[in-house]
Amino acid sequence: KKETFLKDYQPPAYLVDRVDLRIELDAQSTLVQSRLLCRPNQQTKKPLVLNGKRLEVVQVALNGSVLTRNRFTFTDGLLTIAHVPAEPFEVAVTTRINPAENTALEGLYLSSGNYCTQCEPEGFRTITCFPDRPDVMSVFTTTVIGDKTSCPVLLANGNLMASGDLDDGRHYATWHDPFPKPSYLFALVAGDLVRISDTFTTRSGRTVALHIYVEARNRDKCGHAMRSLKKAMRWDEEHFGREYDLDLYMIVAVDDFNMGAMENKGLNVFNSKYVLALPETATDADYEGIEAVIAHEYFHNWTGNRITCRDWFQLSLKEGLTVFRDQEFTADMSSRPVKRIEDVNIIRSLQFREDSGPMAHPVRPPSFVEINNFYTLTVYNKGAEVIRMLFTLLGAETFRQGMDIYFDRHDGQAVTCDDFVAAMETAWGKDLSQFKRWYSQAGTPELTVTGHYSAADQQFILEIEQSCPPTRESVVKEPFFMPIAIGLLDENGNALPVNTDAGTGTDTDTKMLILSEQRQQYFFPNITSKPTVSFLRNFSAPVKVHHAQSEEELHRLMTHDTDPFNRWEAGQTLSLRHILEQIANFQHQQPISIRHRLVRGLRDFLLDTDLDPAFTAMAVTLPTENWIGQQMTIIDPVAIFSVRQQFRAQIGLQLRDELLQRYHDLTGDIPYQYNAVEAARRTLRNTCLAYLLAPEIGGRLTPELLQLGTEQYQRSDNMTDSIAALGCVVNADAAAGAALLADFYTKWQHDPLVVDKWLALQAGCSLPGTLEHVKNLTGHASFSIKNPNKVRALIATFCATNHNQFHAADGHGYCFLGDQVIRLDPLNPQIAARMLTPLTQWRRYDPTRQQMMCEQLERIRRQPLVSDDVQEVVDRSLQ
Ligand code: BAL
Ligand code: ZN
Repeated sequence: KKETFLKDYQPPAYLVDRVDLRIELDAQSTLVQSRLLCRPNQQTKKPLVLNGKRLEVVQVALNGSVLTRNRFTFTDGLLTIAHVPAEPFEVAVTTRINPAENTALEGLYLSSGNYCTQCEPEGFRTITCFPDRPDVMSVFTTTVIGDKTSCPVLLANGNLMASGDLDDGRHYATWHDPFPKPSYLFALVAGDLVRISDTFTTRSGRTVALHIYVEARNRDKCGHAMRSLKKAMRWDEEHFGREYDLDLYMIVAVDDFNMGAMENKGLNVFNSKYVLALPETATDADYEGIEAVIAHEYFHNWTGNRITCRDWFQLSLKEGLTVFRDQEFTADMSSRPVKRIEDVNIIRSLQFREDSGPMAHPVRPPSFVEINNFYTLTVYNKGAEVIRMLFTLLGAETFRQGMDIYFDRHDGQAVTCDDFVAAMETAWGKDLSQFKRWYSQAGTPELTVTGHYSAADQQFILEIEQSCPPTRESVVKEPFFMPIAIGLLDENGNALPVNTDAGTGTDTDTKMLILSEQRQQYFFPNITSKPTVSFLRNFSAPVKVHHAQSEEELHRLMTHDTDPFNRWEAGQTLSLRHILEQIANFQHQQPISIRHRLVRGLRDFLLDTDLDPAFTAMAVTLPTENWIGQQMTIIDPVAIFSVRQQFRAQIGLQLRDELLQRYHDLTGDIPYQYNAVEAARRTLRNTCLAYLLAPEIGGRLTPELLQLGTEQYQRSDNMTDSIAALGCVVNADAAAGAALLADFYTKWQHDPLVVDKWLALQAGCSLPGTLEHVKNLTGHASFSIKNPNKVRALIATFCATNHNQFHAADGHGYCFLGDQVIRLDPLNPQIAARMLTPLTQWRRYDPTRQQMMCEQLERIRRQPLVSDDVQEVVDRSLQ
């Protein structure tokens, strides 16, 4: 497949105003009849070219006349009619497809015997021939025909217009969506599903019916999803002035789904992981994930559906913006600082890694071979950081005005990231052309920060220098434009008033600096003693910071900073320094020790009962293995794991009394409820348990501690506490862990989402021998390589999170991943390409590991039928 370039974008030659679909469902042979009302979009006469893939073209007609085979061609995924009228015309195409054979889960396929679709980005072309690009927006009317017994429910986008019985035991339903939409938002669902109903009254007083469809066995698991939907609908009205526009909003949960969920107009299709929850089957993290994903897909109705992307290079237009919106929603529903820390952890541990590897690309990629490979952390999460920087620069009120301008200007259109930024420029009244480099330059900017204090002048000067490593699309980087939020603390930790221009009632201890040049100085007058800098508050820009601060300064920030993010950050920096120091010792076969000062700092956090327990849990958690690895020129996964693990064990030992005290104090006395306060309590309690049960490498826990975990597992009334305890035991003691795992499986084997947890827990086990165990589990009755959730639970958990064992010196982990990708690629190329990610990072490891990782990439490349998805990732990795 050829590379497609943004610079080659051409508007569509023909638009399609109306699409009428008639889909006769059959597992092996579904017949799709489509009538397209087309109109030329340009003066010049061009052939009509429709995309079509993995389908049989049965018949093509133009203005009612069937075309003979010499009047059209169908090759290389394109159906071409050379001669079409200059005026509006109708094309009718009949295609035949095989949903049962569709293991790629793209287009129309079967999940647990039910029909569902996934059309974003280019799945619609596997259902029928169509100009399958987001800038062709059409009004869809869809008639679905299916067997009454196996498919009592027949759904498509929009409103139900008609339904009734047909002969042969079949029935039909006709749906009409009045909003023009691109084909990627088309959806169809049919099967034996039950419906959970509710209503929502919009702020203008309209009643919207809310329907969640699931398999009958899951009927009682939809309450949280429904509540989340209603919260999201209200929140979008209150925060963005956006109201829902149809009379019906439907969500369907399916077990086989490549993504988390999909925002099809009026008919969202969800991975069941993001719908189904009961206290005994889902953790607090699952509850939060459901709330966030339900909100995300709902928010797409305005940022994605009403205003969509002109082309797939603009994917972040809808994804970055919608992630920003769902992050803000979650922050409002739970703890704002904790949510920020969680999001920054994702950016720094995973997106920064992507940005420094072979798949690095700007938020708006300049080219792609397979667009499925660009649903990335960069497009989504860095894209959200770019929106957040605009929010920070403009302030909440002006940003909201910018959003209103964007909605007013572009409702019903397919637009670009430039159009979005232009709306913000109008609101702000300032030029954002330099800011737009965030859309065109890849790589993570690095800031070097130096402070100069002059007692004589009572002046503090802060100097910031920015740089960005070269990436594929641009070797020399132009300076970025970014907001840098800072504060200054005096020697006692008091905040100094730095923002003297702030009006009354506004925050005076945070100053927003604008960095736009390669090197800039900022002057702070009337500073009477050397200040401590609280730099990049709330992580105001997605950058790496080099800032030489003393331990004393870091302790001051940890204890006193008014910015909670930077309190956490100071603790992380301190831990990181100590861990890196001990990694050097480990690599020189020296003993590892943890400094008292670090333990004391963690103890202070632990015992500060004024803090939100969810924040405390974050503050006492050591930096992730990924983030530690990012600091090293050559990543040493064994050293990172060993030192971090040893630190955890030492913290558990040295703070045993304090941890036990908090653990017991945090015991809940009411039945499980999901809310921010209760979830925070459980998070900290389970963090304490994890420290108490963290074994030294090769060491054994006392029976009393093991018993603490076992008892929590046995007594808890909810999945959050039982799986947390199970995880602690599994990672501490092989025999005790095996016994509990067997018990867990017996109890939950009937529930696929809980079985995913069971698989993931084993794949992530840090005790030796996990790879052999994972290999055995690929043959277990509960595992299926055709189910993406199972693949992610078992294979991705091992290969992408169990670094110590995946990167074992014998290379067996790499070989295992190679085997799995080769097995998966013919079935589901999208998931196969995703699984490859750990191997793409080969340059970061030592020469021996590099060679073994490359061998696997080469081996995958040599396979006779490697997919475009996998080929692109392998080629870019080996370039
Ligand atoms: N549009 C694909 C799934 C999502 O980001 O919502
Ligand atoms: Zn999205």
